[in-house]
Amino acid sequence: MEKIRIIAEKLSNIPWQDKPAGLAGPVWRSSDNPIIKRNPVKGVARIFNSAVAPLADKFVGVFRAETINGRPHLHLGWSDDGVNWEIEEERIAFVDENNQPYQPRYAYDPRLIKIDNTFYIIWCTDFFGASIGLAKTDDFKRFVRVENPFLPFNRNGVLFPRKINDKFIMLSRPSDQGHTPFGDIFISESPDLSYWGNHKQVMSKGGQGWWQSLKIGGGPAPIETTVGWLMFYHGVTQTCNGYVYSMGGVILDQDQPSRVKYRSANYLLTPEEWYEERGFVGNVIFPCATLHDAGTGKIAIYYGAADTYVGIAFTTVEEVVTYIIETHEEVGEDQLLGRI
Ligand code: BMA
Repeated sequence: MEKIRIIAEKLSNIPWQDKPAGLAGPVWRSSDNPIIKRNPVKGVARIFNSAVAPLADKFVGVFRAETINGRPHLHLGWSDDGVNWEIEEERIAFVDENNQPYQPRYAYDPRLIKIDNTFYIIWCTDFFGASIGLAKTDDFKRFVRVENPFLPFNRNGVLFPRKINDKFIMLSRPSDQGHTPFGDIFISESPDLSYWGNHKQVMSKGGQGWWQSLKIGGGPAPIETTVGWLMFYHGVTQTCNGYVYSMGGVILDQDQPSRVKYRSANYLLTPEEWYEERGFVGNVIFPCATLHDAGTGKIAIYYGAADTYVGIAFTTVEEVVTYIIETHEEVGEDQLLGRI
């Protein structure tokens, strides 16, 4: 088979550690984990489920900061190496398109995605219950919120890093008010980020793997590769002691991303380390971002651990895509173009 490549920019500065000898599985953890620990900045008890992006040879991040009154808000952070982060003490001050303050009452699970020359932040916001919030910035100084893309309830909004057929593409997980098992991944498109349509179902929970039997949700922005869109996502199982969140991997069709090409039957990462098993909510791995280098195929995955910490895991496009292809299973109607 031809060498599998990432189709994106080259990134000379990327956090990296080689795979430890003898390790099974295609993804390995950073020995620096957790890279963000408890009480990271005044007024913030925990940071997890957060997103980062390269910015002029350094890095910027949008962090889910659980403040000391228990509410989550979004804070910016800065890093030279992607591992050590300076988190801002003040939350991001959003405005609306008329420059009026437009602060979310709460904000969690952000993704940060660059499309052309604009960065988009997409998160779970309050809109008569959990729904998707969307804002854009060109300079990380002014953050302009656009209208909430969807009706309540919805979570895990993820934009693709480029338009497909001239349309913005968004994954989401329509939901209800609670932490319910109601959870497949859907896809929608928009010419202008304002009007969304052509909704299709992408993936169902379930499959042979019980690790994703309860619900699934999008993760980092999909990575374009020569085989299709590589998407990491979270899958949840229910035990007698609560939920367990693991990370899975799937390849979506390059031109018609509602169609699943390959979906690994196995998880890629499941809670095993103390910082994943123990915390505010134990047994959670929740990926929200990647840094990836088209030059070397290196991928650094940023994930929230136990609703308390941030961790990094590594893989290469060759290794993880090959693994997903080799372990793929057909689940329901995933391979179709999306159901009506
Ligand atoms: C989900 C979201 C995530 C969280 C997870 C586990 O419903 O709220 O932010 O990490 O639950 O608590």
